[in-house]
Amino acid sequence: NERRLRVLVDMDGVIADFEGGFLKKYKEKFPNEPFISLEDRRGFWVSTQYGDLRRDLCEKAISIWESKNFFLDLDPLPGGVEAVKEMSTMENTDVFICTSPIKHYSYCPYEKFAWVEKHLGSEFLEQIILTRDKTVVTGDILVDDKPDILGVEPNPSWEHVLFTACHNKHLPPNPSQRRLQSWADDWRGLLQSKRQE
Ligand code: DGP
Repeated sequence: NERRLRVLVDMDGVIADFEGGFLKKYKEKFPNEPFISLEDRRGFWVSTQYGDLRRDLCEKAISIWESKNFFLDLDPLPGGVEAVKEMSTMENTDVFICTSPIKHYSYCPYEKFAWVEKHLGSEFLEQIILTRDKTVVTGDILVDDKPDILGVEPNPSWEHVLFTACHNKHLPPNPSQRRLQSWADDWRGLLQSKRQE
């Protein structure tokens, strides 16, 4: 008689390749401008690092993810779709895709739903949570590549498990924050440990 586990899985940088998709389209649109390789990415905000490289590159970077089909065309990250599907078939486990849309709302919210339908299937359209504030969502685990997840709720119910991404892999080790290195890492053990708490 195990208790039910609610797992919140972030989309960009966890199951959808935002960083790879960004760099590919940035290079196509601005072939003569400098770029930051994924190896050299530091900090969550892409536009901040591009703006630091050269002031005008901030808005050029932003123009990429504000374009039609940017979010829809993102490739799945290795193993992510399979892991989410497997999780959803586990007993006593509820999985939600918990993702923050960008504020330029012309395409992003629509394309996030379309991406989920395309890669996870229409049944997962029931599992989408679009929010700019993840702290007000309740859950046991939030798998997310953003190192600091803040909002109006100072004590979110979930444990944030940091999903390793190009921008966060160089951060100093933080013993109070568990990580998933990739979907090849032991996510099943993570869920099991949480179930036993
Ligand atoms: P989430 O991964 O759910 O926390 O959503 C964050 C979104 O912001 C995701 O689509 C990636 C995107 N993002 C990455 N860098 C920047 C940036 O510099 N500016 C903005 N506005 N969004 C960014």
